[in-house]
Amino acid sequence: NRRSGDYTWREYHELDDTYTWLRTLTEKYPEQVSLFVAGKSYEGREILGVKISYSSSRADEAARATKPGIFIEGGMHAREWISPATTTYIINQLLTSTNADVRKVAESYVWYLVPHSNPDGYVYTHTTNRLWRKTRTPYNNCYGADPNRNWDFHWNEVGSSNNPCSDTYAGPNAFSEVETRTLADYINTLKGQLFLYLSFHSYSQLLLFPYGHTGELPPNYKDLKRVFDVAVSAVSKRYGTRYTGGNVYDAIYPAAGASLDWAYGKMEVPYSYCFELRPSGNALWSGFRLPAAQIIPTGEEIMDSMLAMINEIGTS
Ligand code: ING
Ligand code: ZN
Repeated sequence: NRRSGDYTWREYHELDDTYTWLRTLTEKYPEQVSLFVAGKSYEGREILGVKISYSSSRADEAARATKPGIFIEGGMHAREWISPATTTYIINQLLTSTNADVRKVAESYVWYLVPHSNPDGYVYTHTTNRLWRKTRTPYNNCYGADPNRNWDFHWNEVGSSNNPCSDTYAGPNAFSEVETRTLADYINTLKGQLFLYLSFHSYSQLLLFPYGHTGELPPNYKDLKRVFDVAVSAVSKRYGTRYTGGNVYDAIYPAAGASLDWAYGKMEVPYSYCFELRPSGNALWSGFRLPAAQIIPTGEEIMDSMLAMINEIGTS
């Protein structure tokens, strides 16, 4: 319902528009882009991902398989519209930017990007309830589990609810949600290949790293903190946007069963972070309604921050 050339970052898109745009990428960049389906949602929608991998010559084909991997997860929470928008912004930059620093990271790593980890919830925020957060699985008289409390790592130990009507309902068991289970199964096929896992949420302008289930610091805390410091400094360079943060448990609240902890703890991805994107503050109504005019500035500063992170990790 939308010609591919019309896709911009001046507005938020419906799920189908973004999926149509993603499919055009494989036609435009057949050598670099392939799509993967990381399973289907409860209501039967695809969880569509993009793999971006550059290879300059036939001889590089063998090396391609061993290039370090970066996984970017967007749209876990339905109402946080800036998350999928930032993910698609990054996809577009990796493919079209002529900036030398962007080109270098685009071509040096294998990228896996999933803009919509919770497609049912996202559609529901367009049709029915703009502030919906969870999946749409029916549970008695309420709907949905919190997909960022549903991962199988110290599941439901702290910071989640057993009430299906709660916005932080952990689900009846770890990976009860088909969305998290099937995405985890896909990520598991990449085990050992990923060095960086990024998830995008909103809002508060925080950068977070493990753990959420305990205040005990993770084994490579010093490295995580050093890269955090570089990322927080870089995110403010362009527009002065101030981020704070730290380990989830101390920086915001105890929260077990989040994807960043599972990626770190179970997949052994050494650098696992969550960006809580713009805006700052705590006004619930406006917090999730970041003006579309801020999609591009957000994308720009997050690219800046992510590039700084990757380069910092590379020097360690
Ligand atoms: N915040 C995140 C949430 O899931 C978070 C914070 C990030 C918790 C990473 C645990 C791990 O509650 C929002 N706004 O969703
Ligand atoms: Zn969120």
